[in-house]
Amino acid sequence: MKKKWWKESVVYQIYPRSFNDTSGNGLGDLYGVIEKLDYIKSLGVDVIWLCPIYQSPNDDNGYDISDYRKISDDFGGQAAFDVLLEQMHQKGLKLVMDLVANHSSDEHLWFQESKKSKDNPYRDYYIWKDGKNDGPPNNWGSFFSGSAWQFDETTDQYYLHYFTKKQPDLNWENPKVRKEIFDIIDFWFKKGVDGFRMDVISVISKPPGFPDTAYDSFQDTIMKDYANGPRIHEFLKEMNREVLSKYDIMTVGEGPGIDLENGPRYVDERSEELDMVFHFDHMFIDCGPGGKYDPIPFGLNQFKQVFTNWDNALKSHGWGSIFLGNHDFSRMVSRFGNDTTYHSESCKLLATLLLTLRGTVYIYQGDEIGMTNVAYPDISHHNDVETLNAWKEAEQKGQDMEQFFKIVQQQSRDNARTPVQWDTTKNAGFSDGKPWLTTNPNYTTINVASQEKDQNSILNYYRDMIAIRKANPTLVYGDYECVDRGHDSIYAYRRWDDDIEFLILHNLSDTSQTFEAAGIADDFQLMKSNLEKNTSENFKLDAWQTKILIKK
Ligand code: ISL
Repeated sequence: MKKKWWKESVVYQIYPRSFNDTSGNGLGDLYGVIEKLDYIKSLGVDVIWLCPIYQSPNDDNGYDISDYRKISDDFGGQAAFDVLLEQMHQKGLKLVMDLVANHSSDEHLWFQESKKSKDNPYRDYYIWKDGKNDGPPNNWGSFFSGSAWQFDETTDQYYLHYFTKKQPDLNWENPKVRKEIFDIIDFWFKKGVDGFRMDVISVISKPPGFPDTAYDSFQDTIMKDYANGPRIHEFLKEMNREVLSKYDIMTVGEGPGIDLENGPRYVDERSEELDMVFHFDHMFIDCGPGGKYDPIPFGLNQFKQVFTNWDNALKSHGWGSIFLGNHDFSRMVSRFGNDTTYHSESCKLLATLLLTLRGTVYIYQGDEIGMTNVAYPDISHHNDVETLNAWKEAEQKGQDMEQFFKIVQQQSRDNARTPVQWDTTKNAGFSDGKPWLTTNPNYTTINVASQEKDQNSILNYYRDMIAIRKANPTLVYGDYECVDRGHDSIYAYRRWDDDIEFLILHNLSDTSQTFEAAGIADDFQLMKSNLEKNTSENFKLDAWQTKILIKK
């Protein structure tokens, strides 16, 4: 296995609006990130991934970019960015930016020109079609409810938008568009940026002819119609050749519709496209046929299978990304752990899981202190466009809104976007002004300041676990095998190389469990556990206990 700095890295993801506000306007900013660089460094991470910070009308909180070369004034502009990058590099931290190239904002100059006339030089930067039978060109739906087509009176045509109508899809078939994007990437690499996370890169190549989708389930439409289009690998190879290959950087492509069958191809080192992808196989286990607003119970065995299958699929020629949460999903402890009775234990267990699997580890801001879902009292507190559009659609369909709100509380992306909880002062120390999104009231008990003082805090456990990973390359590159034989509550795996062998046991349940170690002799000793008191028996686990055992 080829060694690379980005394989050994632990990445810390920042959603800048919610991280730290130094101007008092209620929005996080880059000076806020600068102020916390020593804190971030103290975690032991190597890389910061910043969600979009470019100029944007913020219809989707920055995922709608109106100028790809301009840092938003909301975040402190270019001056703040330059200070940030310089200080990060001085401290030995690398910076990964977000590249949103499937779509731009409708306020981008390209789109403003494009919509003026059918013969405008920018017309083909976007996807324009005539309507059909007094309606849109086909029956495609948007990720954020409603049709994926918007009618524009000026030229009597529709444009495609997979996301909001203020996020028109770029036409990657047009070589000029590809050149523009490659130039933008190059622009940021020349400034010293160390990599890109590429937003919805899996859907940039559209199906020829734009046929109607034959599927009722939107997830099927994504898989079969939107994702992994016929030219996707050609486009990525071109991007690699034209720009990525010229720099020592890392790339991670994000993608709905990336699965075990098609995913490995994106990251196969022999074909020179991307370094890593984010797939969502483990993040959609609890989604029913109706998607995220149709939740079903989460199955641990399915979850384990996802990690096992992906490890297996990538071990020869690729590399994985390990994450359990980001700005698009509810909080990791509220989904996969127990955010009440076993809050601390389950947060520490999930930290151990993240940091002992093979793949580059991504930690989302606030997870290092165990931030939880927020459970706002009503919809007026919500901000996320996906949530609000789904709410409107449910109302229009006459759904039981009390019931729907319960699902919103569980599933809304706002759960992950509440301000980071720094201390017990007003607004959790996030801002002196009114935060753009209501702070989670549990900041009085869950916050950085109190965890700094507590040796056994979740925060200090993260620091320990990151240090353990750094000190043990076996946990980065070593082989992986799941050994729990389908246990309902235990996830157990071995990680090993020629020198060292670890056995890692997690009990993801509220009751004690015993690891049935058929074929595995207990010649291990305990190296790390999330509980202060440990039984003398290695294979016995208390509720939400995790153990890293090392072969004697
Ligand atoms: O958020 C999701 C589920 O709740 C996903 O379906 C998500 O829309 C998808 O993974 C794409 O996400 C990315 O692109 C979106 C943006 O809203 C997300 O924040 C971003 O991560 C459009 O740019």
